[in-house]
Amino acid sequence: MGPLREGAFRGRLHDARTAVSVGRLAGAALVVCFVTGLVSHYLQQPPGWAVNVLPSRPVWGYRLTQGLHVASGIAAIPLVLAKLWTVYPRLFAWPPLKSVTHALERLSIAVLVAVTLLQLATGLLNTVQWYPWPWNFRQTHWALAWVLVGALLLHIAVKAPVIAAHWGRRSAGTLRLPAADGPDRRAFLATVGAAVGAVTVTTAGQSFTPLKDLDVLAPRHPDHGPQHLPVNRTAAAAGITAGHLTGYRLTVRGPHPYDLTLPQLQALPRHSAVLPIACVEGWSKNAHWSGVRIRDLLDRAGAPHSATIRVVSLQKGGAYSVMEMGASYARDPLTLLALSLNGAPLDLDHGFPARIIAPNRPGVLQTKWVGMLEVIV
Ligand SMILES: Nc1nc2c(c(=O)[nH]1)N[C@H]1C(S)=C(S)[C@@H](COP(=O)(O)O)O[C@H]1N2
Ligand SMILES: [Mo]
Repeated sequence: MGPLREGAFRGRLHDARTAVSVGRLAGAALVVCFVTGLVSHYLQQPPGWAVNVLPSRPVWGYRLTQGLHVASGIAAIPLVLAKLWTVYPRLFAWPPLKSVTHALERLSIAVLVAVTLLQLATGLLNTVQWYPWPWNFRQTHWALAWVLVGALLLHIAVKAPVIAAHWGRRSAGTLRLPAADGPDRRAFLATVGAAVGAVTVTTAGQSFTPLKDLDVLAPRHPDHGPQHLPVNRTAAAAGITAGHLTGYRLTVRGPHPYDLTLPQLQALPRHSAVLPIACVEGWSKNAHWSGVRIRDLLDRAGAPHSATIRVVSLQKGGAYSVMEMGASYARDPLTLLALSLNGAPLDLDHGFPARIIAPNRPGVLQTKWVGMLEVIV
């Protein structure tokens, strides 16, 4: 009975042991992706109580977690496809629905597969900043992540006996599987491993600079960009022209507000820091920054140590033109209003005349073309 006869899929590539071998790798990639995604979400959009206490160390923390987020998401693509290929004969199981529980199980798998494919595909498109859909990427990515994890946990719970039976070196006795791994399964797993290795090695260099020479598939290369640093949004794309900057003044609003011209700002005590830009889209690179400490500018305005600040760009409109920074970053001695990058004044595309650089923060919050600092608490 059914569209395919019983036993149409023989061999070891579609059996439960192969499904478990590939499934646990896919599951591990998805779990790393989920946990690092949580980190990214909360660093970008902390709940109110956390705003002033987010950790500003280690300075490379976000670079690591977001690099892992994008790398594990990319690695999950071949792993999930391999897993689906391993189990697809079950689509033809007959009868299609045996009971209410069986119907619910199949429904949960349909949700898991649909959400996982959607999440990986849209996440990948986000790394190239292509948004061919009408909804807000970040909100949707966040909501789908929870659906995915819920469906994944349910799937693991339902399959726990099968997973346990095939986890070790040998499958448990009663399952009518060949005792030893046959060459077909090993060849398949090696192919999947090679695919994961290939997509990882050709993209990880966008963040893991020792591999930068192999970075041929990632949208960004760490060496391409003015002053040896990539640019996410150029001044032209943000609507900033040299004309906007004539008569530049930095405005600081607080208990004792003041204004500084560019020469006055440049004359303040300088500090330097080696800190990465770590873009949420997965590229990152360390750079040598120098500028004025944010905390010095705030002290001069009489801001309390516990102050949260708002940073406003000269850029008009756009999600990144206004940014809030909690006290743990604002007070950090490494958090700068940077005026120079890798030994030269900031390029216009890197935020000339002044931009924020802070440790352990997503690139989207490293505001460029800063015109105003405002003490808000
Ligand atoms: N005003 C403003 N600041 C901004 C952005 C922006 O679009 N507008 N992009 C942000 C993003 S997404 C990143 S990753 C960093 C990139 O900085 P860079 O172009 O100097 O490498 O700047 C951030 N600062
Ligand atoms: Mo970014």
